[in-house]
This record gives sequence, structure tokens and C-alpha cells, in this order.
Amino acid sequence: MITGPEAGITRDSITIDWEWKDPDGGKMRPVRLIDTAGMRKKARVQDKLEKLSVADTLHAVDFAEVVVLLLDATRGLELQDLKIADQIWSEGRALIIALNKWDVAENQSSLFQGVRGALDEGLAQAKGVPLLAVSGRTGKGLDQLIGAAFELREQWSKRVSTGQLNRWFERAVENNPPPAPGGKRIKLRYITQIKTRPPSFVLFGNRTDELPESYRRYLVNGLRRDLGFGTVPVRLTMRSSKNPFDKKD
Ligand SMILES: Nc1nc2c(ncn2[C@@H]2O[C@H](COP(=O)(O)OP(=O)(O)OP(=O)(O)O)[C@@H](O)[C@H]2O)c(=O)[nH]1
Ligand SMILES: [Mg+2]
Repeated sequence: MITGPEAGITRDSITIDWEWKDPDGGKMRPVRLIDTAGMRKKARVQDKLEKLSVADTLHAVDFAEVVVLLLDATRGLELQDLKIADQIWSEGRALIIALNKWDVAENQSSLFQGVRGALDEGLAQAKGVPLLAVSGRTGKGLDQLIGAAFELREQWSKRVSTGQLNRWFERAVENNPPPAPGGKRIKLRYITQIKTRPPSFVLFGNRTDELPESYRRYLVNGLRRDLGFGTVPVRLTMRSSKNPFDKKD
């Protein structure tokens, strides 16, 4: 790709069909890489062409499987980056954050720890999102980056059986029962995965609208940790309904 020190070199997304050889497995894997226009430096600019570039980038994000948010390590992480990361995550894309220009980054370990901390604090819903140090100039970290992208894509596409899911779910509810607002316990009955990419689940129960956000987060974190959804966005919606399999109701 053409590069240059001034902002706004890339205007339209450019697609490159490419093959990546896994350094461990040795298998050739097809990759479609899309280089997009940057967003950060243009977000506050009114110029019409630049707005079009941002729209084009967002369009590419919509159709991507894994999005790599490439930051300039010499500038660190800015509020705008957190907003962009949050937007990509909320869109349901698998996300990797990479600190580029690592070859010229100073105080590398405190820089890395600082960005890691700011991400975990500023992106509560995307806690643990992969962060990698890379250099386009030297090639450092690029195999790791593509490797991580394949791994995330797998989590993002993963499906678990309703049986496995509900065995996990019973234990999760047993370990930490849902609250009982007004003295009456919220009843959670079962959970099912309705789709992948991103993994999406529906939880059925009684008065699920009264379930606090913290409990929903408890379940989402457990799903991620215990069932192999790792660090991709997971959607969990609630539905108050009767269990068709429960004769008592
Ligand atoms: N030292 C160093 N410089 C880099 C590295 N990657 C890119 N650069 C330099 O950073 C500048 C910007 O690079 P670009 O590839 O144009 O950046 P971009 O994000 O694509 O920018 P736009 O296309 O304008 O959105 C250029 O001068 C590159 O030579 C790197 O890993 N190390
Ligand atoms: Mg560019």
C-alpha cells in the first residue's frame, strides 16, 4: 500500500487477497485483507471527502470478520480510539488492537502496560480484548497478529450445543442465583444460542426485565470464560416466556 507521513493517504478501502502460512501448522490459509482509511485523525474534520472515507471504513467494518484497530505507538491511546474500539465491538465484530511503529516506541513496557490498563478501564464491555505490539516496518508481531485473527474468528464463529450450554448454565445459576426483587426470586429457565458471528444467546425466564445488568454481565463473562468465546463480543438477550418443556407451568 502507498504510505506517507501526512494523514489521509488512504481514501478508499483496498482489498488484497492473500495467503498466510501458519508458522506452527504450516498450512496455507486464504486471507482477505482490507486496508481502510484511518478514522482517528479525521473524526473532527468536516471535509466532505474525509467524511466519505470514514463512511467507507465503517462499511468495511460492517462486513469484516475480524477488525484490527491499528494505533500509532508513538501517540499512544486516545479517547477517540476507545470510541472507535467500542463502536467496532458494539457492531459485533471480533476486535484486535495493535500498537504499530513498535520499532520506534520508547519506554515499551510502561507504554504497553499503560495502554492495556486504559483499555481494560475504558472498554469495560470488551475487557481482555487482544492487544499486540507490531511493526509494519520490521514485520515484528505480524505473524502473531494474523494468528490471533484466526483464533478470534474461530471463537466468533463457534456454536455450542443447547445441552452443553444448559449444563453450564445450571451451574452458573447455582453458584450465583439471580436476585429476588420484592422477595420473589427471578426464575431463569434455559438458554439457547440463536446464532454465530457474533455468538448470540437468548435466555428465557420469568421477569427477566428485572434482572440487573450486573447479572447479565456475570453470565456473559462466564460464557466467554467457560465455553470458549474468549474475547469476542457475545450478545445475550432476555425473554420472559414460559418454558415449553416445563409441564408445571
Ligand atoms: N517507524 C515506523 N514507521 C511506520 C510504520 N508503519 C508505518 N510507518 C510510517 O507512518 C507513516 C504513515 O503510514 P501510513 O501507512 O500512510 O498510515 P495510514 O494509517 O495508512 O494512514 P492513512 O492511509 O493516511 O489513513 C508513514 O510515514 C509510514 O512510513 C512502522 O511500523 N514503523
Ligand atoms: Mg493508509
